[in-house]
Amino acid sequence: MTKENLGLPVGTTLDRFIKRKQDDFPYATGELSQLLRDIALAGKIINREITRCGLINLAGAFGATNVQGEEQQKLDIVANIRFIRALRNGGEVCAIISEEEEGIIDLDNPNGKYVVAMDPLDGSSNIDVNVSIGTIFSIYRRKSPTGTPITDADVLQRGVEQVAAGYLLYGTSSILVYTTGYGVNGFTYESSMGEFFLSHQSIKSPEDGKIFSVNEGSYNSFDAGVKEYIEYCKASEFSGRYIGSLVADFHRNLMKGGIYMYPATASAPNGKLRLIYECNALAFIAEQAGGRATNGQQRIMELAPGKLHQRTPLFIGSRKMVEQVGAILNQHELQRSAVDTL
Ligand code: P6P
Repeated sequence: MTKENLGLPVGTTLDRFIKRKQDDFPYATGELSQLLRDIALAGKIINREITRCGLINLAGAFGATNVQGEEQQKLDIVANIRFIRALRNGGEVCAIISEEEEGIIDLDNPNGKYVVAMDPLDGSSNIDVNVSIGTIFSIYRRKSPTGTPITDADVLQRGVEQVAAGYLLYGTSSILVYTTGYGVNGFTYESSMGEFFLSHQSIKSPEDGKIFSVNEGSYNSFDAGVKEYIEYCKASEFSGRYIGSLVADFHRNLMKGGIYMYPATASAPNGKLRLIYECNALAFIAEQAGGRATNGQQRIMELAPGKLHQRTPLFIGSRKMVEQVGAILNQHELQRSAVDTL
């Protein structure tokens, strides 16, 4: 540390960064900027509650299950409420899709231009054991005219229609990472100032990697091609890293290079992760950072959702790794087709 760099500027706050980026778009009207700020505000509130949950009786199970049949943690409920309230008060959103709610959440704001799809708190089963957890969000422009009722077309949009997407990772430090389609930037939360500061500018993910993330407890029910790729990773002495918290696994692989896989399994024949509010958001980030995201064969962001909580297999991370497992899966598919025609 020299005398010169002691005088470094405090840094670029999220607000200043959003404003600068908005100025790059002369026709931007500021609603999306405001919506991003609303998400950041909810993230600050959730971060505070996560860091103290053991002290304010917010740890542990809520005692109910969500539409997915998954046991809800108290913080799942709190995070869901906080984000819905922040988006409702912000006034830019007409409807929300949430992992924690079965149907469309109509904010009774017909002039809201945007729809938000979110997993308010992913990996929440890790809360009680102090493992990093995260929020995942996607932002779409509504399809139907403002002033009219919400339609399925507003909420069942392909990932390529996203106008923005990102995640908050509540970990050793809490960060917000997002894209609006012009690169990926990360902001670290400084709680003593209540601000997110730019800390990871123009994130580019390594095009290859040596980390593979998959729950090998389901190995026996994986497709033969997935097993072949996992064996390749082991033979190559890659590192197996699986935290059981998608946002944490994804972020590590984004920064260091690697692949996260949640294939179809016996208990999850369509995969476990949800297309609209988990996979599409992370796929947008991955692609904007130079990575890839597929369901094994197809680009995640081109999959047409038929249901709000539709699941999909997910292979996401460094471009070469995702392409390699895709080529192996495709080869196995061709072999099956050849046998079927005998
Ligand atoms: P499994 C958490 O429930 C989650 O949705 C992701 O965060 C995580 O990667 C995955 O499920 C873990 O699932 O079946 O390996 O425990």
